[in-house]
Amino acid sequence: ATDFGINKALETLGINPVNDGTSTGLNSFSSGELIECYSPVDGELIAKIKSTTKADYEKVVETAQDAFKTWRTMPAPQRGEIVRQFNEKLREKKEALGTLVSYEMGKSYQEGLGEVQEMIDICDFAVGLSRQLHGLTMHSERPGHRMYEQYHPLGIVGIISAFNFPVAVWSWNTALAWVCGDVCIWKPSEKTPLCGIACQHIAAEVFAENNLPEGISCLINGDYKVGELMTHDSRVPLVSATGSIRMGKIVAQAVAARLGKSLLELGGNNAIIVTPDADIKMTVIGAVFGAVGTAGQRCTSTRRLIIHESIYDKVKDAIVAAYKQLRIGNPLDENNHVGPLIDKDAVKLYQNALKKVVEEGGNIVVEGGVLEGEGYESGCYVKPAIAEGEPDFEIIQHETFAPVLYLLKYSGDVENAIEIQNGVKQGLSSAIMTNNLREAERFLSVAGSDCGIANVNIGTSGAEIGGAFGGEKETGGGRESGSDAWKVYMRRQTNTINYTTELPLAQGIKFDL
Ligand code: UN1
Repeated sequence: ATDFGINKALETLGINPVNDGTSTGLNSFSSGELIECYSPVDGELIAKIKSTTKADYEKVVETAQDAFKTWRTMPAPQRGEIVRQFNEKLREKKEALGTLVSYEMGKSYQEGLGEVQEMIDICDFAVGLSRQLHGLTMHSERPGHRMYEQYHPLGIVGIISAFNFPVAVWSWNTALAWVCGDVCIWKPSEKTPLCGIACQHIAAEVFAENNLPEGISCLINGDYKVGELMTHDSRVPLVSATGSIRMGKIVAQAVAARLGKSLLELGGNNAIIVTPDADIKMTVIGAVFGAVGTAGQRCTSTRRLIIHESIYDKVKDAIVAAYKQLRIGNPLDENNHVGPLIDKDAVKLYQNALKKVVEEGGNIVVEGGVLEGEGYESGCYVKPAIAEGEPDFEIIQHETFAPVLYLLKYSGDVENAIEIQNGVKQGLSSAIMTNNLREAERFLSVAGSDCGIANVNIGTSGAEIGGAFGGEKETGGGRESGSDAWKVYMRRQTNTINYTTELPLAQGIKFDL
């Protein structure tokens, strides 16, 4: 077990446990119904917090708008300095926050720490970026004219995040948005609101120490109705939403109806292609971590293995043997590999998927099931399962947010595997295991993977923050995190300056008065 008990973590993060609905930073505006926060780890009530009403939301937006006036005039590198200070505190509180993530969400403590590490990494990235928010300069066709483009902040960025990465996804958005000069309003998942409050406290502390308004970072709490306040609000020019495809379609339509911008990071149906030339040992590690890490609740989780028939049995046996080693239990106990699912609804979806794959003619390779008895009282612990099926089974075409891995067989050329891999509506992450250069390059080529992420000899999950993160098709097309993802948080302005005493028109147009 970690030496960082949950009580010590809550105390370090300034969260008052049960019966105190006030420990919520900016959310002190919140006056709505109490949300009860239960841990999937032991089923205990951790705290109750107040949700945000429409009237509360109005106050939050006003606070954010006011804060924006201050924040946008601060030079970007100075904003970077604030992000640097925020990052210092994250480093200090890494164990506490990792513990809370693990306890409130259910992922292993190692993965909780990993998530906080992603926050630290994106903050480092954002600090450097704060000196590089550069546009291009162009040559004007007119003499004595200069053209360039510059990037200005948008204003309020609304962030809707999911339970599975309750802190990191917020930080990918917020660290970039902050250096870009935006202010943020965050609606964390109603399944993990305490992680939101913990982050808000850390941010608020930094703003207070620098005499800056806390409204640079705002928190609202509640279910989808609270999110809708933002999606319909034209004072929120950008809404960044992470979650299900169903949710993303609703968000995208609401935001588009007012011609706002949305950044969507939705579901995946990620596959690893295992070719005859694959290194089996590497394949097993990548596939098993990808399928059972975070109990299969990452948007990058490995859902499908597309294995060449010539090595199918060998790979299957190796993976089944690895599944036998898995220890399921309290995620704060570092001996365990797999923690609980987020709640009992998720357990039902998991059970339904296993039922469905059999109904469609599939074959269970590793039996699933819900665990009962000591240590499993929350009813959210399930056994990672493996099933064989056909690529076009309805259940295999869908993302089930649980540790269910499907084995699919291909024959012939790698093209056949790529066709299966691309033959789903989602397009987030993909991977190929091969030592064959031709196969690897075909997978990465224009006729290869159609996903936003395509890896060679690495699994589908565990992307680094330096790259742009997101996917195509029903995954929503958004890109967060590294590379030039920052551009979506800014508005571009093209400037043409005339330093002569003449006014020549572009395109050679004559207009004499
Ligand atoms: C998510 O599941 O929403 O690539 C994010 C990964 C992590 C991020 C996942 N770095 O698995």
